[in-house]
Amino acid sequence: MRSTLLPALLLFAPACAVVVNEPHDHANTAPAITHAVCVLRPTQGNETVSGSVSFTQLAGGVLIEATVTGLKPGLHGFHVHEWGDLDCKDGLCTGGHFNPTGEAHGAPTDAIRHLGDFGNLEADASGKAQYRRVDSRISLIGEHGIVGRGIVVHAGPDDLHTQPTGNAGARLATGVIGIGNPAPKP
Ligand SMILES: [Cu+2]
Ligand SMILES: [Zn+2]
Repeated sequence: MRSTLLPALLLFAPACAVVVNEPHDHANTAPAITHAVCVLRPTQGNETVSGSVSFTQLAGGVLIEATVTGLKPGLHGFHVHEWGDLDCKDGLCTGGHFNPTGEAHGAPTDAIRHLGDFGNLEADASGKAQYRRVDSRISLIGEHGIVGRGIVVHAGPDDLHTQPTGNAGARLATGVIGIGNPAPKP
């Protein structure tokens, strides 16, 4: 009797455990990541600069919307950099341009470009810049994902061709791209 009952109980036990655990498995119910946000922090000596960047995943790419204030009028290089590391006063610890595909520096509209190449912000006479563009090559997460990377606003214009930086000069403000709260802001 014992020799036939014990194997039957052992077979039953794992099946039971699976059923009990199923409602606690959150992996299938976690909301998709559809928004990301980056609050910019000025580097040392550039305390007038502030702003934020929002990212929304659309079917055809990522909508990038930025507002930055406290800039000198004109063009300012604007990129995703490799590291979301703000632990330095000059912004250099964000590394170089985000370039997971190993391409050359270019304009955001070029076929060959760093995925982090967003081109330039253009500040008006009051020092305010607004930027809005859909980028079809980046994503929020995954191989081309920008969440966790850094954003940099530069002192000078990105000339869109000098390798590997666009010669955009010092870093005025940096930020980390984080997972955004999808609820509307008040
Ligand atoms: Cu840059
Ligand atoms: Zn670049």
